[in-house]
Amino acid sequence: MKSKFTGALIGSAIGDAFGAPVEGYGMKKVSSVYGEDWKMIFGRYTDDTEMMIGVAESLIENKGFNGADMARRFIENYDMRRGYGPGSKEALRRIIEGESWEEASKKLFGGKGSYGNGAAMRIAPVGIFYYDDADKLREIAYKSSHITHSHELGKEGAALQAFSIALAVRGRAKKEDMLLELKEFVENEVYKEKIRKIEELLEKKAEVDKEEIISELGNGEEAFNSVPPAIYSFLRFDNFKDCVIYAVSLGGDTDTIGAMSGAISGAYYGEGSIPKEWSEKLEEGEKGRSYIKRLGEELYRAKFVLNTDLNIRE
Ligand code: F2R
Ligand code: MG
Ligand code: MG
Repeated sequence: MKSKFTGALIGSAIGDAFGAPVEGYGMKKVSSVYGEDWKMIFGRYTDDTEMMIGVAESLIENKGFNGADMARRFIENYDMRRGYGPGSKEALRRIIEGESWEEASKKLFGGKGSYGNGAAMRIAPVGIFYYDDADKLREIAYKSSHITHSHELGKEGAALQAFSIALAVRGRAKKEDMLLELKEFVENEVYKEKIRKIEELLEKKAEVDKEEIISELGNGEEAFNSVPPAIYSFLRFDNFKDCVIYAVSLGGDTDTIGAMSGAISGAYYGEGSIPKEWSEKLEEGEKGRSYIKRLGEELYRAKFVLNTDLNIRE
């Protein structure tokens, strides 16, 4: 179980770093950069992991969700060189200027809020910690998303990604049942339709080409165009490496779809399944590989050793 917790967080960071050099590239250009061998290029993570670190730190330190503290950690960790989305940047700027975390994100996109994938990309700590309680997982996924993403589709994407990770933590034998459980869990029609499409595409097996996956499931910056291809990539392959290579090879928002697929796969197969040659290249330093692993261990300790009920404080 500990290796599933650390696998989800490290898997997310590895998928992010693996996709980062080709973010925004089309499918063909991604393949031409990586060639045949798909070696990790730089090993530097982006905003996806920096924010995921903030979510984990805040849950651990507060023994649960504390919106003001999580927002503060996003701001303290913020390094613009990691490449943040415009909506997230704007929400954090508003909080720095004094707006509350409950209000800031509601002003974005003409008052509709963001449905970008920035909430789902950072959700792995919620998925592992609340893996055994779907209601609480949804509640905390929504609340942690709301700091930057208040649109229903942004929050539901984060909850769906968190629940996919939760199912992956629950066990190997259940992979076949996962779509059924996802279908029951998801509330929004946009995501229900995407899950139906995942099912159809999986039935076609390897005959389906990448163009079809992209046109049916997406590969973009919106939560509903990135969580579905990440889930598909996980379900289609039977190991961490093939899953993440496939997710990134779709092009588009490669670091983010890489992070999402890496988090689900890492939670399912455990940390030991992550190729050494990739994890050794993941950046170290103050909040690098060892620190991310430690956050996974701390969440495990809070859950199973201290038996903490990570509650909600606002
Ligand atoms: N920002 C980037 N990458 C570009 C820069 C990287 C470059 N390689 C570099 O090194 O500098 N990546 C990161 O941003 C994505 C997450 O974005 P987030 O945080 O969700 O931002 P935002 O702006 O809220 O949403 C993304 C876009 O979605 C569309 N959108 C969202 N809500 C909308 C709404 N209500 N109506 C219409 N459109 C909406 C907009 O186009 C948003 O800009 C990740 O890829 C992360 O890696
Ligand atoms: Mg990124
Ligand atoms: Mg991205």
